[in-house]
Amino acid sequence: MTLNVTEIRKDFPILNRTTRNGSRIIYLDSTATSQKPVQVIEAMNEYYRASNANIHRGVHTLAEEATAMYEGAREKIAKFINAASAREVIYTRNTTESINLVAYTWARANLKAGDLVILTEMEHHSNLVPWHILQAERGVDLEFIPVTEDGLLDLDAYKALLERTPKLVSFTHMSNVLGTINPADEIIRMAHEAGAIVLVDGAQSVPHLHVDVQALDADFYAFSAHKMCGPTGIGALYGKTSLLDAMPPFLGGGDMIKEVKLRSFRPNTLPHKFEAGTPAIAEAVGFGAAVDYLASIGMDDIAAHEHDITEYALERLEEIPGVKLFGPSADKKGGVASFTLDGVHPHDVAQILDEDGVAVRAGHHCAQPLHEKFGIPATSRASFYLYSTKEEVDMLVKGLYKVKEMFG
Ligand code: 7TS
Repeated sequence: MTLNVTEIRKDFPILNRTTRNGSRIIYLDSTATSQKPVQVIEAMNEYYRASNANIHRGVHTLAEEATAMYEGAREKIAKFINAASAREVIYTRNTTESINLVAYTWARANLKAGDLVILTEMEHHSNLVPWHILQAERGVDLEFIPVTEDGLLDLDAYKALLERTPKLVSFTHMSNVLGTINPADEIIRMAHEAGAIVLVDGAQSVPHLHVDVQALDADFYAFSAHKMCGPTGIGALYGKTSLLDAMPPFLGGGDMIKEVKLRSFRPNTLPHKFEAGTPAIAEAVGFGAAVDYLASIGMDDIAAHEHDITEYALERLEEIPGVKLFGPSADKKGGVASFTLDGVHPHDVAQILDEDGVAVRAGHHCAQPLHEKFGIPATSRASFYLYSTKEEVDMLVKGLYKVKEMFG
Protein backbone atom coordinates (compact mmCIF):
# COMPACT_ATOMS: atom_id res chain seq x y z
CA MET A 1 0.00 0.00 0.00
CA THR A 2 1.28 3.50 -0.69
CA LEU A 3 1.80 5.70 2.32
CA ASN A 4 -0.52 8.60 2.92
CA VAL A 5 2.37 11.02 3.36
CA THR A 6 0.10 14.06 3.67
CA GLU A 7 -1.53 12.48 6.74
CA ILE A 8 1.79 11.22 8.11
CA ARG A 9 3.33 14.69 7.88
CA LYS A 10 0.56 16.04 10.15
CA ASP A 11 2.02 13.83 12.90
CA PHE A 12 5.34 15.72 12.77
CA PRO A 13 4.86 19.27 14.08
CA ILE A 14 8.45 20.28 13.30
CA LEU A 15 7.86 19.84 9.56
CA ASN A 16 5.58 22.90 9.67
CA ARG A 17 8.10 25.30 11.06
CA THR A 18 10.10 27.80 9.09
CA THR A 19 13.68 29.03 9.28
CA ARG A 20 14.80 32.53 10.27
CA ASN A 21 14.23 33.84 6.77
CA GLY A 22 10.80 32.28 6.49
CA SER A 23 11.60 29.16 4.42
CA ARG A 24 9.74 26.00 5.28
CA ILE A 25 12.04 23.28 6.69
CA ILE A 26 12.89 20.64 4.09
CA TYR A 27 14.31 18.01 6.40
CA LEU A 28 16.67 15.73 4.48
CA ASP A 29 18.82 14.58 7.41
CA SER A 30 16.90 11.64 8.87
CA THR A 31 19.95 9.40 8.69
CA ALA A 32 21.50 11.56 11.42
CA THR A 33 18.29 11.59 13.45
CA SER A 34 14.64 11.27 12.50
CA GLN A 35 11.94 13.72 13.44
CA LYS A 36 9.46 12.72 16.16
CA PRO A 37 5.71 12.31 15.74
CA VAL A 38 3.24 13.76 18.29
CA GLN A 39 2.43 10.20 19.36
CA VAL A 40 5.98 9.89 20.77
CA ILE A 41 6.18 13.41 22.18
CA GLU A 42 2.80 12.99 23.91
CA ALA A 43 3.65 9.55 25.32
CA MET A 44 6.75 10.99 26.99
CA ASN A 45 4.88 14.07 28.25
CA GLU A 46 2.09 11.90 29.61
CA TYR A 47 4.60 9.69 31.42
CA TYR A 48 6.08 12.73 33.17
CA ARG A 49 2.65 14.26 33.87
CA ALA A 50 0.99 11.16 35.24
CA SER A 51 3.34 8.28 36.03
CA ASN A 52 6.87 9.52 36.80
CA ALA A 53 8.69 7.42 39.42
CA ASN A 54 11.81 5.32 39.63
CA ILE A 55 11.36 1.75 38.46
CA HIS A 56 11.92 -1.76 39.83
CA ARG A 57 12.26 -0.65 43.42
CA GLY A 58 8.96 0.68 44.65
CA VAL A 59 5.61 -0.85 45.46
CA HIS A 60 3.66 2.39 45.28
CA THR A 61 1.24 3.13 42.46
CA LEU A 62 3.51 5.41 40.45
CA ALA A 63 6.51 3.08 40.72
CA GLU A 64 4.43 0.17 39.55
CA GLU A 65 3.04 2.16 36.63
CA ALA A 66 6.46 3.45 35.59
CA THR A 67 7.91 -0.07 35.76
CA ALA A 68 5.07 -1.48 33.69
CA MET A 69 5.56 1.25 31.06
CA TYR A 70 9.32 0.73 30.93
CA GLU A 71 9.01 -3.05 30.65
CA GLY A 72 6.01 -2.80 28.33
CA ALA A 73 8.11 -0.78 25.90
CA ARG A 74 10.74 -3.51 25.99
CA GLU A 75 8.08 -6.07 25.01
CA LYS A 76 7.05 -3.88 22.07
CA ILE A 77 10.64 -3.47 20.88
CA ALA A 78 11.26 -7.23 21.18
CA LYS A 79 8.17 -7.93 19.09
CA PHE A 80 9.17 -5.28 16.53
CA ILE A 81 12.47 -7.07 15.76
CA ASN A 82 10.99 -10.52 16.48
CA ALA A 83 13.29 -11.36 19.40
CA ALA A 84 12.39 -14.70 21.01
CA SER A 85 11.98 -12.95 24.38
CA ALA A 86 12.01 -9.42 25.81
CA ARG A 87 14.86 -10.61 28.06
CA GLU A 88 17.04 -10.48 24.96
CA VAL A 89 16.52 -6.72 24.56
CA ILE A 90 18.94 -4.65 26.63
CA TYR A 91 18.35 -0.92 26.85
CA THR A 92 21.45 1.15 26.13
CA ARG A 93 21.98 4.82 25.29
CA ASN A 94 22.35 4.25 21.56
CA THR A 95 23.90 2.00 18.88
CA THR A 96 27.36 3.18 19.91
CA GLU A 97 26.86 2.01 23.49
CA SER A 98 25.33 -1.28 22.29
CA ILE A 99 28.44 -2.05 20.22
CA ASN A 100 30.70 -0.99 23.09
CA LEU A 101 28.74 -3.28 25.43
CA VAL A 102 29.63 -6.25 23.22
CA ALA A 103 33.24 -5.09 22.88
CA TYR A 104 33.72 -4.59 26.62
CA THR A 105 31.94 -7.73 27.82
CA TRP A 106 31.60 -10.53 25.25
CA ALA A 107 34.80 -9.64 23.39
CA ARG A 108 36.98 -9.16 26.46
CA ALA A 109 35.72 -12.47 27.89
CA ASN A 110 36.18 -14.39 24.63
CA LEU A 111 38.95 -12.87 22.51
CA LYS A 112 42.69 -13.09 22.99
CA ALA A 113 45.80 -11.91 21.13
CA GLY A 114 45.83 -13.05 17.53
CA ASP A 115 42.07 -13.71 17.32
CA LEU A 116 40.52 -12.28 14.18
CA VAL A 117 37.67 -9.77 14.06
CA ILE A 118 36.21 -9.03 10.61
CA LEU A 119 34.69 -5.60 9.98
CA THR A 120 33.98 -3.78 6.71
CA GLU A 121 35.35 -0.68 5.02
CA MET A 122 31.92 0.98 5.19
CA GLU A 123 31.56 1.01 8.99
CA HIS A 124 30.52 4.01 11.04
CA HIS A 125 33.21 5.01 13.55
CA SER A 126 31.11 3.42 16.28
CA ASN A 127 31.78 0.00 14.76
CA LEU A 128 35.49 0.72 14.27
CA VAL A 129 36.87 2.54 17.29
CA PRO A 130 35.69 0.02 19.97
CA TRP A 131 37.63 -2.62 18.01
CA HIS A 132 40.70 -0.35 17.66
CA ILE A 133 40.65 0.02 21.44
CA LEU A 134 40.35 -3.75 21.86
CA GLN A 135 43.17 -4.29 19.38
CA ALA A 136 45.47 -1.99 21.36
CA GLU A 137 44.55 -3.69 24.63
CA ARG A 138 44.36 -7.33 23.54
CA GLY A 139 46.29 -7.62 20.31
CA VAL A 140 43.34 -8.98 18.32
CA ASP A 141 43.67 -8.78 14.54
CA LEU A 142 41.28 -6.67 12.48
CA GLU A 143 40.47 -7.32 8.83
CA PHE A 144 38.00 -5.50 6.60
CA ILE A 145 35.64 -6.68 3.89
CA PRO A 146 36.47 -4.33 1.00
CA VAL A 147 33.90 -2.03 -0.59
CA THR A 148 33.67 -2.14 -4.39
CA GLU A 149 33.62 0.95 -6.64
CA ASP A 150 29.81 0.77 -6.80
CA GLY A 151 29.50 0.69 -3.03
CA LEU A 152 28.87 -3.01 -2.36
CA LEU A 153 30.71 -5.41 -0.08
CA ASP A 154 33.11 -7.73 -1.90
CA LEU A 155 31.77 -11.09 -0.76
CA ASP A 156 34.52 -13.07 -2.51
CA ALA A 157 37.09 -11.25 -0.43
CA TYR A 158 34.90 -11.95 2.63
CA LYS A 159 34.89 -15.66 1.78
CA ALA A 160 38.68 -15.64 1.66
CA LEU A 161 38.89 -13.85 5.04
CA LEU A 162 36.59 -16.47 6.59
CA GLU A 163 39.20 -19.13 5.89
CA ARG A 164 41.24 -17.51 8.65
CA THR A 165 38.54 -18.62 11.15
CA PRO A 166 37.48 -15.27 12.65
CA LYS A 167 35.96 -15.18 16.13
CA LEU A 168 33.68 -12.24 15.34
CA VAL A 169 32.16 -10.64 12.25
CA SER A 170 30.69 -7.18 12.87
CA PHE A 171 29.10 -5.22 10.03
CA THR A 172 26.54 -2.57 9.25
CA HIS A 173 23.23 -3.79 7.84
CA MET A 174 22.83 -0.50 5.96
CA SER A 175 25.50 2.11 5.24
CA ASN A 176 24.81 5.63 6.49
CA VAL A 177 26.82 7.09 3.60
CA LEU A 178 26.29 4.84 0.58
CA GLY A 179 22.85 3.64 1.66
CA THR A 180 23.91 0.11 0.68
CA ILE A 181 21.67 -2.57 2.18
CA ASN A 182 24.07 -5.42 2.82
CA PRO A 183 22.93 -9.04 2.37
CA ALA A 184 22.85 -9.60 6.13
CA ASP A 185 21.37 -13.10 5.97
CA GLU A 186 24.13 -14.32 3.68
CA ILE A 187 26.92 -12.58 5.61
CA ILE A 188 25.64 -14.08 8.87
CA ARG A 189 25.20 -17.58 7.44
CA MET A 190 28.74 -17.54 6.05
CA ALA A 191 30.14 -16.28 9.37
CA HIS A 192 28.35 -19.02 11.30
CA GLU A 193 29.62 -21.68 8.92
CA ALA A 194 33.12 -20.43 9.75
CA GLY A 195 32.32 -20.61 13.48
CA ALA A 196 32.18 -16.86 14.15
CA ILE A 197 29.77 -14.86 16.30
CA VAL A 198 28.00 -12.01 14.47
CA LEU A 199 27.21 -8.48 15.61
CA VAL A 200 25.06 -6.38 13.30
CA ASP A 201 25.03 -2.58 13.41
CA GLY A 202 21.36 -1.94 12.75
CA ALA A 203 21.36 1.84 13.33
CA GLN A 204 20.15 2.46 9.77
CA SER A 205 18.24 -0.76 9.09
CA VAL A 206 15.78 -1.06 11.99
CA PRO A 207 14.28 2.39 11.22
CA HIS A 208 13.81 1.66 7.53
CA LEU A 209 13.41 -2.08 6.92
CA HIS A 210 11.48 -4.96 8.39
CA VAL A 211 14.14 -6.61 10.59
CA ASP A 212 13.65 -10.10 12.04
CA VAL A 213 16.61 -10.99 14.25
CA GLN A 214 15.59 -14.66 14.48
CA ALA A 215 15.19 -15.09 10.72
CA LEU A 216 18.58 -13.41 10.27
CA ASP A 217 20.04 -15.57 13.04
CA ALA A 218 22.01 -12.54 14.30
CA ASP A 219 23.85 -13.13 17.57
CA PHE A 220 23.86 -9.43 18.51
CA TYR A 221 21.96 -6.58 16.86
CA ALA A 222 22.43 -2.91 17.81
CA PHE A 223 20.14 0.07 17.12
CA SER A 224 19.10 3.56 18.32
CA ALA A 225 15.61 4.92 19.06
CA HIS A 226 16.36 8.42 17.79
CA LYS A 227 16.73 7.30 14.18
CA MET A 228 13.33 5.56 14.22
CA CYS A 229 10.97 8.33 15.38
CA GLY A 230 11.93 7.84 19.03
CA PRO A 231 13.84 10.06 21.47
CA THR A 232 17.59 10.51 21.83
CA GLY A 233 19.28 8.94 24.86
CA ILE A 234 18.04 5.40 24.37
CA GLY A 235 18.89 2.47 22.13
CA ALA A 236 18.96 -1.28 22.34
CA LEU A 237 21.19 -4.28 22.08
CA TYR A 238 19.52 -7.52 21.07
CA GLY A 239 21.49 -10.63 22.03
CA LYS A 240 20.75 -14.33 22.08
CA THR A 241 19.96 -15.50 25.62
CA SER A 242 22.76 -18.08 25.66
CA LEU A 243 25.38 -15.41 24.84
CA LEU A 244 24.00 -12.71 27.14
CA ASP A 245 23.70 -15.18 30.02
CA ALA A 246 27.33 -16.20 29.69
CA MET A 247 28.69 -12.65 29.40
CA PRO A 248 30.09 -10.69 32.34
CA PRO A 249 28.18 -7.51 33.25
CA PHE A 250 29.05 -4.16 31.65
CA LEU A 251 28.61 -1.29 34.14
CA GLY A 252 28.31 -2.01 37.87
CA GLY A 253 25.80 -0.41 40.22
CA GLY A 254 22.18 -0.48 41.26
CA ASP A 255 19.62 -2.66 39.49
CA MET A 256 22.16 -4.90 37.76
CA ILE A 257 22.69 -7.00 40.90
CA LYS A 258 20.89 -9.83 42.62
CA GLU A 259 22.82 -9.45 45.89
CA VAL A 260 25.70 -7.31 47.12
CA LYS A 261 28.11 -8.04 50.00
CA LEU A 262 30.86 -5.71 51.13
CA ARG A 263 33.40 -7.61 49.07
CA SER A 264 31.34 -9.25 46.34
CA PHE A 265 28.16 -9.21 44.28
CA ARG A 266 25.96 -11.57 42.30
CA PRO A 267 24.71 -10.18 38.99
CA ASN A 268 21.02 -9.91 38.21
CA THR A 269 19.25 -12.01 35.58
CA LEU A 270 18.57 -10.78 32.03
CA PRO A 271 17.97 -8.14 30.92
CA HIS A 272 18.68 -6.21 34.15
CA LYS A 273 22.22 -7.55 34.44
CA PHE A 274 23.24 -5.03 31.77
CA GLU A 275 21.20 -2.05 32.98
CA ALA A 276 23.02 -0.38 35.87
CA GLY A 277 21.55 2.67 37.56
CA THR A 278 18.36 4.61 36.93
CA PRO A 279 17.71 4.22 33.22
CA ALA A 280 16.15 6.52 30.63
CA ILE A 281 12.56 5.73 31.65
CA ALA A 282 10.65 8.42 29.76
CA GLU A 283 12.83 7.65 26.75
CA ALA A 284 11.93 3.96 26.96
CA VAL A 285 8.27 4.97 26.94
CA GLY A 286 8.96 7.13 23.88
CA PHE A 287 10.86 4.25 22.25
CA GLY A 288 7.82 2.00 22.75
CA ALA A 289 5.54 4.66 21.27
CA ALA A 290 7.87 5.01 18.27
CA VAL A 291 7.74 1.29 17.63
CA ASP A 292 3.93 1.36 17.90
CA TYR A 293 3.87 4.24 15.43
CA LEU A 294 6.11 2.56 12.85
CA ALA A 295 4.31 -0.79 13.24
CA SER A 296 0.92 0.88 12.74
CA ILE A 297 2.12 2.29 9.40
CA GLY A 298 3.96 -0.88 8.38
CA MET A 299 7.68 -1.29 7.76
CA ASP A 300 7.25 -2.79 4.30
CA ASP A 301 5.20 0.23 3.19
CA ILE A 302 7.74 2.60 4.72
CA ALA A 303 10.58 0.83 2.86
CA ALA A 304 8.61 0.95 -0.42
CA HIS A 305 7.94 4.68 -0.01
CA GLU A 306 11.60 5.41 0.71
CA HIS A 307 12.57 3.35 -2.32
CA ASP A 308 10.29 5.50 -4.53
CA ILE A 309 11.73 8.72 -3.17
CA THR A 310 15.31 7.49 -3.45
CA GLU A 311 14.87 6.32 -7.02
CA TYR A 312 13.43 9.72 -7.92
CA ALA A 313 16.17 11.58 -6.04
CA LEU A 314 18.98 9.64 -7.72
CA GLU A 315 17.43 10.30 -11.14
CA ARG A 316 17.06 14.02 -10.49
CA LEU A 317 20.51 14.41 -8.93
CA GLU A 318 22.17 12.56 -11.79
CA GLU A 319 20.78 15.13 -14.22
CA ILE A 320 22.75 17.92 -12.57
CA PRO A 321 26.09 18.51 -14.31
CA GLY A 322 28.98 18.19 -11.84
CA VAL A 323 27.11 16.03 -9.34
CA LYS A 324 28.79 12.72 -8.52
CA LEU A 325 26.73 10.20 -6.57
CA PHE A 326 28.20 7.54 -4.29
CA GLY A 327 26.77 4.12 -3.57
CA PRO A 328 24.80 1.54 -5.53
CA SER A 329 21.62 1.95 -7.57
CA ALA A 330 18.27 2.48 -5.84
CA ASP A 331 17.36 -1.22 -5.81
CA LYS A 332 20.34 -2.02 -3.57
CA LYS A 333 20.07 0.88 -1.16
CA GLY A 334 17.94 2.65 1.42
CA GLY A 335 16.98 6.32 1.50
CA VAL A 336 20.40 7.94 1.32
CA ALA A 337 21.94 10.04 -1.45
CA SER A 338 25.54 11.12 -0.82
CA PHE A 339 27.19 13.25 -3.47
CA THR A 340 29.84 15.76 -4.33
CA LEU A 341 29.40 18.81 -6.55
CA ASP A 342 32.41 19.69 -8.71
CA GLY A 343 34.37 22.67 -7.43
CA VAL A 344 32.22 23.28 -4.33
CA HIS A 345 33.05 22.12 -0.82
CA PRO A 346 30.25 19.98 0.70
CA HIS A 347 30.01 22.38 3.64
CA ASP A 348 29.33 25.29 1.26
CA VAL A 349 26.69 23.16 -0.47
CA ALA A 350 24.95 22.49 2.86
CA GLN A 351 25.19 26.11 3.94
CA ILE A 352 23.68 27.53 0.76
CA LEU A 353 20.91 24.90 0.76
CA ASP A 354 20.09 25.90 4.33
CA GLU A 355 19.32 29.44 3.18
CA ASP A 356 16.21 27.97 1.55
CA GLY A 357 15.44 25.68 4.45
CA VAL A 358 16.91 22.55 2.86
CA ALA A 359 18.63 20.55 5.62
CA VAL A 360 21.34 18.18 4.40
CA ARG A 361 24.49 17.04 6.17
CA ALA A 362 28.04 17.62 4.96
CA GLY A 363 31.21 15.96 6.15
CA HIS A 364 32.57 12.46 6.56
CA HIS A 365 29.41 11.29 8.38
CA CYS A 366 31.54 9.40 10.93
CA ALA A 367 32.88 7.15 8.18
CA GLN A 368 36.30 8.62 7.45
CA PRO A 369 37.91 5.39 6.18
CA LEU A 370 35.10 4.97 3.65
CA HIS A 371 35.60 8.52 2.33
CA GLU A 372 39.33 7.88 2.16
CA LYS A 373 38.64 4.78 0.10
CA PHE A 374 36.77 6.94 -2.42
CA GLY A 375 39.54 9.54 -2.30
CA ILE A 376 37.41 12.39 -0.94
CA PRO A 377 37.38 14.12 2.45
CA ALA A 378 33.64 14.73 2.56
CA THR A 379 30.28 14.42 0.83
CA SER A 380 26.92 16.16 1.05
CA ARG A 381 24.19 13.77 2.08
CA ALA A 382 20.43 13.95 1.62
CA SER A 383 18.45 11.26 3.41
CA PHE A 384 14.79 10.33 3.40
CA TYR A 385 12.18 8.82 5.67
CA LEU A 386 8.47 8.07 5.77
CA TYR A 387 7.57 11.77 5.75
CA SER A 388 9.80 12.72 2.78
CA THR A 389 8.22 13.84 -0.50
CA LYS A 390 9.23 14.24 -4.13
CA GLU A 391 8.54 17.99 -3.78
CA GLU A 392 11.29 18.08 -1.16
CA VAL A 393 13.64 16.36 -3.58
CA ASP A 394 12.71 19.02 -6.15
CA MET A 395 13.61 21.74 -3.62
CA LEU A 396 16.98 20.06 -3.10
CA VAL A 397 17.63 19.98 -6.83
CA LYS A 398 16.57 23.61 -7.22
CA GLY A 399 18.89 24.53 -4.37
CA LEU A 400 21.80 22.72 -6.01
CA TYR A 401 21.31 24.70 -9.23
CA LYS A 402 21.45 27.85 -7.09
CA VAL A 403 24.73 26.64 -5.55
CA LYS A 404 26.15 26.06 -9.02
CA GLU A 405 25.12 29.54 -10.11
CA MET A 406 26.76 31.14 -7.08
CA PHE A 407 29.99 29.27 -7.67
CA GLY A 408 29.96 29.98 -11.38
N1 7TS B 1 26.05 3.00 12.96
C1 7TS B 1 25.55 3.60 11.87
C2 7TS B 1 25.45 2.84 10.59
C3 7TS B 1 25.10 4.92 11.96
O1 7TS B 1 24.57 5.51 10.89
C4 7TS B 1 25.19 5.61 13.20
C5 7TS B 1 24.81 7.06 13.34
C6 7TS B 1 25.71 4.92 14.30
C7 7TS B 1 26.13 3.63 14.13
C8 7TS B 1 25.80 5.54 15.64
O2 7TS B 1 24.53 5.77 16.15
P1 7TS B 1 24.35 6.52 17.53
O3 7TS B 1 22.89 6.61 17.71
O4 7TS B 1 25.03 5.69 18.55
O5 7TS B 1 25.02 7.85 17.35
N2 7TS B 1 24.90 7.79 12.16
C9 7TS B 1 24.89 9.14 12.04
C10 7TS B 1 24.95 9.78 10.81
O6 7TS B 1 25.02 9.20 9.74
N3 7TS B 1 24.95 11.12 11.01
O7 7TS B 1 24.84 11.34 12.32
C11 7TS B 1 24.80 10.12 12.98
